[in-house]
Amino acid sequence: MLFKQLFDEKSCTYTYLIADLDSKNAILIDPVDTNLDIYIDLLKEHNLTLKYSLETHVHADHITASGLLRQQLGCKTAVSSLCGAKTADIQIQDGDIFEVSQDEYIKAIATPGHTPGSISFLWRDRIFTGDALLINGCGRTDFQGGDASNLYDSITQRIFTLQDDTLIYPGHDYNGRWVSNVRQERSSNSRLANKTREQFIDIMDNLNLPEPKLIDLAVPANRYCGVDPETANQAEIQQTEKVNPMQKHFTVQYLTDEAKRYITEIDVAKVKSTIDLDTICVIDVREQNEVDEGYIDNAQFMPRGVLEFKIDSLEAIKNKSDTILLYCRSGNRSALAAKVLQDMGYSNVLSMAGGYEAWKQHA
Ligand SMILES: N[C@@H](CCC(=O)N[C@@H](CS)C(=O)NCC(=O)O)C(=O)O
Ligand SMILES: [Fe+2]
Repeated sequence: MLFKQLFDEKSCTYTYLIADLDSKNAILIDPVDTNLDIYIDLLKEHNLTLKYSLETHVHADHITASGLLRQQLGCKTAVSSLCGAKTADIQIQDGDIFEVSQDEYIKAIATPGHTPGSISFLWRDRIFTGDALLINGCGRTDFQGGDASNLYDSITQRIFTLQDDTLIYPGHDYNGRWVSNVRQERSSNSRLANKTREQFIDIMDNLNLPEPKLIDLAVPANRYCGVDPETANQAEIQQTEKVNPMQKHFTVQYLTDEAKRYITEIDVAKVKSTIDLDTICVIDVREQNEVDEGYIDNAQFMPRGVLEFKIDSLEAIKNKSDTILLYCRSGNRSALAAKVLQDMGYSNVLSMAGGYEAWKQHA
């Protein structure tokens, strides 16, 4: 077998290659788009066929290479069914098995908390924990539907219950460390060792980390495996046209325009003249720092990355046919959010064109 741990310097992301040198089958975990050529060269060097590109979750800090790898090499992309990544070939469920070759299996273990769809992958004596468990740390739980209580259960009940000498390969390390093991993390991880659930939640609630710089670009892109949705499933066409995959990169503008084709936008003048905002559900999908600078009266606050996971908790929405008005700063994020809600079955979702900026301008 061949095992390689690759490091992306920009996002401090680890990517893993697992390959069987007899059957020549290979699997990548968490590939990063900017390293596509490195992966292709590595696979070529060992004459390997990439079977699967697996994601531990929808990343917020970098764009996955999985869609590009599918276009170039015809592999299958796989991400948790809870991630809302519809264009992925495989919607992973807890316990799914990925066969590298006849006697080599990788098992998916659901470890929600950093995101609801976070998955760890167990192979032989090692587990790839993504951002669930990091070395002397863990994934943050303050965006993308994160939940510290769930993360505590995932780590203590699903990862720490593995054999003590199981190797832990994380999704990131920001301090130059590469690998740990269960015994080490259980006994000395400063967020978890000898900590109760309440203590852990308290630590997670007070991390005060800045948002990943790429979050607004990366999360929607990664839901489409990092490529624009119209080309995501056209490996053959891509190859016959000899399109440079790097030119097919996702751009936030493209996806926003795509979303706007499917949703209903309403301009501020129309909102003000025709809608009684006290009788419908108005949701502000901006981040807290933006909300602090002003908002529309009676709005509910739910940032776009969280909306789809928490909308059920809004008492103001009784039926999926209730009118919902979404707004953000300029109208792009709310359009993407409206498309997601529409896909979830909400049938009367409006996105306010121009967002809060336009609202403020309008007398
Ligand atoms: N500074 C990084 C973001 C780092 C970050 O927030 N990483 C996430 C993983 S997506 C995390 O959970 N970090 C945990 C921690 O730093 O304790 C960037 O701008 O991309
Ligand atoms: Fe993450």
